[in-house]
Amino acid sequence: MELAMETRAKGLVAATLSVVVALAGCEAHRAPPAPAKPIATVVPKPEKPRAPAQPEPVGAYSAPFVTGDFGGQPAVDRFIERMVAEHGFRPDYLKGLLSEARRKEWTIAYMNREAPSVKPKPGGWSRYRAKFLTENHIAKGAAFWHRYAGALERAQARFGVPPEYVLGIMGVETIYGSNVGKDRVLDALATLAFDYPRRAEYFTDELKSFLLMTRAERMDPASPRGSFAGAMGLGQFMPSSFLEWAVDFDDDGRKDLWAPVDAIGSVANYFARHGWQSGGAVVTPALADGASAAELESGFDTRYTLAALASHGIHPSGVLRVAAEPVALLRLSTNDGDEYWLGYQNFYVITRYNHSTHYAMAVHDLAQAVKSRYRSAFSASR
Ligand SMILES: [Ca+2]
Repeated sequence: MELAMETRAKGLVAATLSVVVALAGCEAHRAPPAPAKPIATVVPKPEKPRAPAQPEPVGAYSAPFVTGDFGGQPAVDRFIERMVAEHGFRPDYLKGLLSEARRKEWTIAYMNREAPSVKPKPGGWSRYRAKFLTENHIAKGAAFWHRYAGALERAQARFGVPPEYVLGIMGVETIYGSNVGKDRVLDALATLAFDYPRRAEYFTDELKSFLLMTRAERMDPASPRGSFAGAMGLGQFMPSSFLEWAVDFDDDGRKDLWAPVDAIGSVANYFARHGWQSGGAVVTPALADGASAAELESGFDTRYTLAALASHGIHPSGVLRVAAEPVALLRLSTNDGDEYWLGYQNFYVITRYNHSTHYAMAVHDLAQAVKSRYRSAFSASR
């Protein structure tokens, strides 16, 4: 699951800070009254905007060159030069900070591990589902909902995403913050950026985003801990996702992925910005009669009209809530044979968090289980 986080859409780098600083500097750049225009003149080139001053990053790091696990690597030096030129960091600060970073040998070994055989075995969905539809996931989800009901309702009002789907993500990712990861994000990202060539570009960009995040949020970059791949907080956002989609939902002036209320707003915002349809269905079960159903390609990114599915003997088994749009055909291998489902737009939106049919289906099933438990356990408070 965390590995698949790498595939999350990368965000544009938010330029909020630059804008704020630029606005603050307007007074000093107020133009003098324009002189009378001469008849012929050379139009001066507009002054190149100066790079805005940045706040000092947190931590008393300083070194003349990088030492330690990442010393003497040209890629590290190039990264530092880029952060200095493009983002206004002090070179001695970055050299001192990266001298503190530690290579995670286990992570490299794990990433280089031979991929297991991809031949799907029967019952794959049943095994995957069992990992997340546990009593622990369901009971803690209902309790979390009870505790943060106000924020979850606010998120639904603002972003159109129901509480159970925010909880489905947080439950699958971290059991609502119980398991947010133990690796220093600095170590995880430096290791994968500089010692894992296959994904160097991606993780170098994430390391950049992480340094921008910690500078903007006044955090010491050596402090935050997350997954072995650098995913952070209750919703396991990568740093680029933080820059693009995190929100300050408890209004304390900081965006903090480890603060439950900010994490709630950030996950809901992520869904909303990826096209979540408020009030829309996620999946509906289907029945398949005849052998030709098995010939159709399935998965979250397939698209079929109901007529095309019907010609292969596949029919919605319940009342369709959305009839007019093409749907994804989902085939899940259970211990009792294949199950068929039809996925709507909102199912696809869940896969924007993690590009996997099993992942999105687990989020959906956990969402429904938590909702049902919440209603039965806390109905007195409703
Ligand atoms: Ca906040």
